[in-house]
Amino acid sequence: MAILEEVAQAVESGEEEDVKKKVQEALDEGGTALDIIDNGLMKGMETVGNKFADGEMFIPEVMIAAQALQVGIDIVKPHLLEGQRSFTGKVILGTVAGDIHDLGKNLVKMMLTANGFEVIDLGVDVPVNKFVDSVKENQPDILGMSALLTTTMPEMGRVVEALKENGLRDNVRVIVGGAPVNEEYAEKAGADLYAENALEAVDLLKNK
Ligand code: B12
Repeated sequence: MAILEEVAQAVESGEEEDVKKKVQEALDEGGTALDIIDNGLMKGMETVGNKFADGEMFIPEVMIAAQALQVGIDIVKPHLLEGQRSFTGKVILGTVAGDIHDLGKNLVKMMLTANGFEVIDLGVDVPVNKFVDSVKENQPDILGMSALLTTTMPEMGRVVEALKENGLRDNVRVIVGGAPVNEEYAEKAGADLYAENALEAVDLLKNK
């Protein structure tokens, strides 16, 4: 769908009004929420990530693009929530300490909510003890952690260790994700599951 390329382009240039218009057009043309996210909005952010890495884009532009992505996601969100709902578990979600990236975490939250999970979002820059206290207090089925920086990834392992020290590790399944995280790292950190994206996270948590 050509319109999805235009959605991606609008995110890349950070034009919120354009994003709104193009996302609406994509919906009007019959695009599904998932398709618009995956092949439009996220594609745009991917290009931004590459340009940032290559020194062609800088932090302020990345922030503007991130804001535009969020605007797009907010528009498709209600369409995602039209799906069937069945309560499938309680999830605590947060971005680890030292890390303020939250677009990915928010997408995971949105997909899980759309699929009937109850999500408690601890936000960003969440210290180890806050994760632990929240698990103690809320007794979730699942704890999800996001990290986008190689420097903050080790926090995941620290949280798992702290859960063990507090006798909570066996009560909760731990799933981790974020661009630098992979299956191998997840295992090293002592997590139970790793998902590459929000859709896969839902699939794993529902079926594994
Ligand atoms: C947007 C962005 C920012 C924004 C964040 C805005 C926000 N509200 O989140 C801003 C501008 C603030 C920012 C700041 C910084 N950033 Co930045 N940022 C990015 C960028 C371009 C895109 C990330 C993103 O949002 N992608 C879109 C989302 C939807 O994708 P995602 O996060 O990967 O999430 C998906 C999956 O990973 C997965 N997932 C994510 N979380 C979870 C959790 C669970 C439980 C599961 C199952 C799955 C899952 O599912 C998601 C959806 O499918 C990346 C580039 C990249 N390639 O990732 C750099 C990047 C992550 N940033 C980077 C850096 C260096 C920084 C800064 C240190 C820059 C600086 N010098 O200040 C700061 C750090 C601030 C901090 N302390 O956290 C580097 C990290 C390098 C590294 N190896 O550590 C990257 C890789 C860019 C680069 N190539 O250099 N950044």
